Amino acid sequence: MHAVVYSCTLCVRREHEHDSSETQRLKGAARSLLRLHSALPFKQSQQPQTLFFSLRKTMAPYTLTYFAVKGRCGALKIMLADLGQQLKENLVTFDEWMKGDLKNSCVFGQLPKFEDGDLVLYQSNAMLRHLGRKHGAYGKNDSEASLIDMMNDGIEDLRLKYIKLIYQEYETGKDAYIKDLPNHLSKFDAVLAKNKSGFLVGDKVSFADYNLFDLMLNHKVLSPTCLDSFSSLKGFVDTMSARSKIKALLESDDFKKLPINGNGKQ
Ligand code: GTB
Repeated sequence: MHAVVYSCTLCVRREHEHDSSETQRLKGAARSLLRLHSALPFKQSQQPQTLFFSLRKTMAPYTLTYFAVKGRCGALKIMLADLGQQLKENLVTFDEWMKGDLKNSCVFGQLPKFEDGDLVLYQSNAMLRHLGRKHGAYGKNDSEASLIDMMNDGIEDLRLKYIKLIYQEYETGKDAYIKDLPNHLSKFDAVLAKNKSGFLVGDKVSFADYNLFDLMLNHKVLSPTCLDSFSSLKGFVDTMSARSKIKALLESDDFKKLPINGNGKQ
């Protein structure tokens, strides 16, 4: 005798308002499965009488291990907040890090470390891409995905210049950095002006948008007027800041109290 078992597990996040469409979609899929089964030549006794939905509240599907700074994880936290996802955080102190055990266990000897179940990731941009793939923030087709990659690489180029300034030449290089900044900001402004949707690529928010937004927040602290001549980029930052879950995160004490960088410079 053959047993046919269809199991449907719906993962429901804490914030129910975000789950309605996903839950409806999964329920729809489960009903289709039931209809399909009914159409198959099973005897009446073999037809499932009831379709069980196992509703599992997921607490925090993701874990982040990092220092108590925004640093390389600001964009990821903003993205998860906007997606209504929980994040468990393990904060690592400098003293703990200096012991070396954690460092030796990291693939590249550096944090952040991100865990999604059994999957362990290093490299902050790989984490953003992973979340983009999982949560529909990586474009609607391959061409958009490639354009999003391109934009994110451009954002990374600017982030690396910013990190170099902060950690290596803040005292000597800040004025020159701010003077040169329009040459970089103008490129993002032009892309946003051309696309019209308010996002870098396509008509939906992507992981690159969260990354650019985070980097622009850092730059507004470095040079409060730096966006003034770039209306599309400024509009982008204002619109992203006003998204309700992002606004709540930015105003939360936990996020506000984190310094941007590890050396106190900003
Ligand atoms: N390409 C990697 C990525 O994108 O994830 C870069 C990761 C990286 O630079 N990690 C730094 C690190 O692990 C932390 S971010 N440094 C320790 C080491 O190399 O041993 C920058 C940073 C530095 C210091 C602090 N701090 O002291 O609080 C915080 C953040």
